[in-house]
Amino acid sequence: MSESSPLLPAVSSFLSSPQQLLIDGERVDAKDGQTFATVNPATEEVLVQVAQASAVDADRAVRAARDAFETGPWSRMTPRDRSHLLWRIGDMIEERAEEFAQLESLDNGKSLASARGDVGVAAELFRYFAGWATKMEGTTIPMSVPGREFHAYTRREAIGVVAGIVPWNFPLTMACFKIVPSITAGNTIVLKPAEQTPLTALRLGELLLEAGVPAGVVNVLPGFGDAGAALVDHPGVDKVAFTGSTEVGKKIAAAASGNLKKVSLELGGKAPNIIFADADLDAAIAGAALAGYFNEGQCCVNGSRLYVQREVFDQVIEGVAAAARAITVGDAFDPATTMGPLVSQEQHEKVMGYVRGAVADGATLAAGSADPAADRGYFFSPTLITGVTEQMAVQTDEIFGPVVTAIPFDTEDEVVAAANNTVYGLAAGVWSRDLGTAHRVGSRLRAGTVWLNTWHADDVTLPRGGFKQSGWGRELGSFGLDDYTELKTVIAELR
Ligand code: TXE
Repeated sequence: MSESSPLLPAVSSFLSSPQQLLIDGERVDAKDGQTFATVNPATEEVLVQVAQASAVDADRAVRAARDAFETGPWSRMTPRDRSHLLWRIGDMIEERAEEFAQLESLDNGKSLASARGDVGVAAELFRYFAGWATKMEGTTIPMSVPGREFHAYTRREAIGVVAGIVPWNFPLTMACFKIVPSITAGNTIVLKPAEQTPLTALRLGELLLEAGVPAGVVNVLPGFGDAGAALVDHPGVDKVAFTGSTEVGKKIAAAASGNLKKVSLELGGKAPNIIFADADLDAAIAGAALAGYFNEGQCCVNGSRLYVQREVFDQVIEGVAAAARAITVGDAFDPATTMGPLVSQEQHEKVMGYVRGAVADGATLAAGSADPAADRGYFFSPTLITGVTEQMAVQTDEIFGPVVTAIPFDTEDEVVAAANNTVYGLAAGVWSRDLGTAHRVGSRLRAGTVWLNTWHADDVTLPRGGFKQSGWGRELGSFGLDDYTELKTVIAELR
């Protein structure tokens, strides 16, 4: 094993004291004093105890956010000042990049290299939206009323208090996905990080205060699903922005109907990755491995269903299996590691259960294993499964682990039908040297993001979200900002 990166003093000091809720600019204990342990998935050891928010704390945080929205300086700040502040926060995150990366790796398990990439995205999100703060423009619209004159225009205004509820697979970037467009548009927010990975959101909350974001504008509420549900039920919340499972997304959509909150949902996926025989096979094989195994496969847009044209099926399977075997599974802090552990024991058991089920149903493991990859820690080898049918659970369900299933196909119509035969519609991909095939098949796939001859290529400028049961709304880009605003129409009669 190569030598591990040493822990930064700032990280050790962060972990040496219990972590509290962040409400109205103050670090506070949960009202009932409850805490929970956050665990290092590589060692199964407790990292630190974290205050566990209840519905009472959710109410405190929503009131603080409401007060900051109604009476605080935030909504009256000029767009230019807000823009400068957002840019400065991007710089501050970058200056503390290694601290954030180490905390993220410890809490989530992902390799340090991967966590550094996530921190870069977080910094870039602040800079990208800093530009939008001064460009929330409306339009003037002609009106036709005979004999009378009008001036009509639209304004983009903040919605109010946002509840951001996020998962554990990209803890810092997911927190930023909700916080940054919220505050760019002048909203205030209560963020509930996932119970598995609360640390970087708490550190980010502190940094925002250091940067000068006023108290109450961003509140961080670590806790479990009950704290999330309390936010969704709260009449003082105007919008819920959720990323997580389709199952919880449906509960949120139903619960939010109480006061008809705005809701945006980024939910599960089961992305088809289609390789035609005329593709650049070296690129397609490397792309299929990246699509399946990036972020330990714990990624809503990962290419978990591989469809390969029959004449190149064996060659592609051999290539992807070799790429899977070349991945080094290990501790995040070991520089040789290219895949860390899964996030939790629950996720580890879920992933193993799917692979064992497929083997019991007669499928074959072309790479990987149905057993844990180590005695300690939630490690799991990247796995490639052949001999599956469209009906097997491993083929229909979102597994959220490093597991790819592969099925051969003959014709374009057949593969498009198979690819679209899912309740999900988050992402899809096509590999072909024929531009007509690539674009035509891409347009037939029912998914919010389609990659042609690439996978996981992304930017904060691009909207993302799901067709079908993969969600409501789009995040990032200008479309993403619209989702955090109300559109007001103003009509003036010129007398
Ligand atoms: O997600 P949950 P989990 C999928 C993936 C994974 C499965 C379960 O398949 O294996 O979901 O993961 C909060 N009201 N995805 O259990 O439960 C919860 O505390 C309000 C796909 O982690 O959806 C956490 O903060 N909030 C996904 C967040 O919701 C509630 C990423 C997500 O938790 C709540 C993660 C409730 N009733 C998992 N119940 C993606 N699309 O990227 C829970 N929460």
